[in-house]
Amino acid sequence: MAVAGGLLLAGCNLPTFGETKPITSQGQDSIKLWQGFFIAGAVVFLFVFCLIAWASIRYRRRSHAIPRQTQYHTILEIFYTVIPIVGVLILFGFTFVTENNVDALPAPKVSVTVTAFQWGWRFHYAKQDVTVIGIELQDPEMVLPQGETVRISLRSHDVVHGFYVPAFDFSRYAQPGITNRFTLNLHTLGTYRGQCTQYCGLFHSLMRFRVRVVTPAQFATWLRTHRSGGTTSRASLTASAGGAVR
Ligand SMILES: [Cu+2]
Repeated sequence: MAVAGGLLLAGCNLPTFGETKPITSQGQDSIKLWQGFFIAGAVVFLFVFCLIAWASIRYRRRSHAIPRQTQYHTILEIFYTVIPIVGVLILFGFTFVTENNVDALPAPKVSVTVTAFQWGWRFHYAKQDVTVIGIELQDPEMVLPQGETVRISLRSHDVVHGFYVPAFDFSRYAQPGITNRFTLNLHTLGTYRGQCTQYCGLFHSLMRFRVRVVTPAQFATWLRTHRSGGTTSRASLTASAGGAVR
């Protein structure tokens, strides 16, 4: 377990064990936890496997005599009760710290209200008066600056949707009547695909979007050129989305 803890701290250079390498600080925190859990699990697996293999070979049946019985071995029983509990507590501690990091809400530089609806997305930059809306097959694009603290306020206009960007290793429900807030600190420029991950009706599979990470200067230019020019594809979805269901 101590080994796993040490590796957890040095997590950056470890393989991701099947996960995407995330491009956000929050995702990188999550991936370190995943690496720690994977290694702790592998250590336990190897330990148990070796014990089973050793017992199978060393104590395979040689005669019909009943071997020496060793139940009520108090020290051994304390050992195999305490060690797993300590292991679970250590994993719990790392989980607690990571969840607090991922859910932290520091003062943001940029705020975007993301509204999911059947079947599309609306990205609203209230302060800069910019709105992007896209419905089925339009794949709207949320543009965000690199290296700045971004606050997303996620909500739903109708039913439960799921906001998921694989490159962030992150997903959250978009729930009617509830605003889920989270922070993103984006490290890598590029365009990343996103998708609704909660089955929400007929065109759920078309509820895709993109996130484009640009430099702060490019972001400022983008905001200027899109002010009040959002493509409103569905008139029923007003700025007060989250109210009545269509
Ligand atoms: Cu959906």
